[in-house]
Amino acid sequence: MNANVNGAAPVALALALTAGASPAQLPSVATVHIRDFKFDPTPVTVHAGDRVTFVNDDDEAHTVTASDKSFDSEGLDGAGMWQHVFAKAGTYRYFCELHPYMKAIVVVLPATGAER
Ligand SMILES: [Cu+2]
Repeated sequence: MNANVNGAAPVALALALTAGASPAQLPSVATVHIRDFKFDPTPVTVHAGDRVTFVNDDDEAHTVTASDKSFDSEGLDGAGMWQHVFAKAGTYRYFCELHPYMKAIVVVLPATGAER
């Protein structure tokens, strides 16, 4: 019957949200705010495989763009949100393409499984 659909409903809802203008926020280990033309905090240290959320608190548009172009949020409007999974360990320098003096760093350590 159609009555017992509770198990499937959350998945359908999540997919619908992902397709919308305001993407669903997935769990992340760190959030970087873009505020007053600065990335805060920086540097941020995470582990390989971790997802980082970037939130634009300014009214001005900004981007989160890797210096080596390995990732790029493209334009983030005010209140815009973008997430990126850092799959590999390394030091990632990034900046805002619209305001290139806005620079910050994400340090990605090897996956936690290696430490514990
Ligand atoms: Cu900017």
